[in-house]
Amino acid sequence: MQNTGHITMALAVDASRFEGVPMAPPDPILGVSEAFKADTSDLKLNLGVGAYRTEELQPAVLNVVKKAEKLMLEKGENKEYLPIEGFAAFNKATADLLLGADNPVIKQGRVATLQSLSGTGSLRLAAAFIQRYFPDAKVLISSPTWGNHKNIFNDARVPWSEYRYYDPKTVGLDFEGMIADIQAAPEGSFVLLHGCAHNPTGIDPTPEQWEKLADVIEEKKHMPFFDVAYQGFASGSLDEDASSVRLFVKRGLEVFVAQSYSKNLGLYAERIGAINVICSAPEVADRVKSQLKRLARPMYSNPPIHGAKIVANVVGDPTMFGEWKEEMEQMAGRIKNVRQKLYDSLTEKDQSGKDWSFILSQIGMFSFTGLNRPQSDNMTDKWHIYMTKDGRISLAGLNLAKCEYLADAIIDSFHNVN
Ligand code: PLA
Repeated sequence: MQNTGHITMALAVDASRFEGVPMAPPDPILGVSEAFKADTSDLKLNLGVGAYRTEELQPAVLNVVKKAEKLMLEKGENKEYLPIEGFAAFNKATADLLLGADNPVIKQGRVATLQSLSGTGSLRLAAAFIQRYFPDAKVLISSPTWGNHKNIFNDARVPWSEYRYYDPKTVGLDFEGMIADIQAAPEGSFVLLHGCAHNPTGIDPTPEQWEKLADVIEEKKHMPFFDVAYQGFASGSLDEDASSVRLFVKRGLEVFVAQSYSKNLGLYAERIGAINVICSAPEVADRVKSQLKRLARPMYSNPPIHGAKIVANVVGDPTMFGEWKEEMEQMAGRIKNVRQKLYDSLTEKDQSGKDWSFILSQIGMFSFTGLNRPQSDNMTDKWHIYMTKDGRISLAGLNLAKCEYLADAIIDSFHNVN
């Protein structure tokens, strides 16, 4: 009897209906964390995913988050469904943080805000909206960009093309190329912009360049679409890091903005963020919001409550808000320290005369090292340093003690591997 059972099982497996399902490749960013876990070397260092670590290289929950969670537990709140649009106090807090609480567009009711599944989910919802209401439009994406942007628009069936951004010769912004490509795109395109701390390059336009970009975008009747995943994390100031978005809003333009609290509040796994659409009139914002809700309902119905309450509590309480800003400054400061130490180590150790100062001019969590794929492979295979294959390293995963080791690995990979 038992044998027969086995044979039946085996037959069932042989005849799988999934024969046509091939193995997917590992994700270029999150797959790096999986490979890191599997490495047994003591030397190993994970500079792949942009996740903040302490100086001891441990993940940490912000003190202000622990405080907010304690208060929430004490209140004994329930776990009823949120409305489709999310937690009202969060939606207000998040738009206030992004635009400034006294921004006229908020007072005028011109902002449609929906709590969504962190930055990624908010981008995906906006992509679904573009696909439905702007089926002929394409999205312009910086070259290079965050590895998941293309997947998001591909899966939403939104066509995209790239605009020039990074110039390997200057290791800086190809501003001329960027402007030319945005100018040449069909009128009414969506222009995806990183609000601050461009991922992966760490190179942002200057305030003057943002103005010029706004000129061209306005002239071409394009729609600015900001991805704000690092507000407060680039400069240490929430207001400064939102200045690009605010500049476009001040001009009276309609703007899309996806927000994430993964990094600045360390709420990675809570999946908390929002999509905001700044519209020309309150009545337009109402219609846009109604359609975003309509898209969200069959996708995930309504968003999770825990992270929304943390954000609303922290931002809504002046003491906790102050504590958050302090902790954020500390995180941004720690990253700046390792950035400086890495630069110092490279400059001291590398006798070739190569200029490493680009590391200091880059901003945010990442450094774009300029290492190519075989060189990045060498970093991992020989030195146990895990990073994405585009040459990006997350400085948030580095500490002062490991800077010299990292510098040795970079110098070896750069000079000894083609
Ligand atoms: N937008 C940009 C530019 C990002 O860098 C990231 C995260 C997100 C959106 C989405 O984050 P969220 O969904 O968690 O809010 N980028 C990380 C992680 C930090 C990742 O790839 O998912 C990165 O290592 O690039």
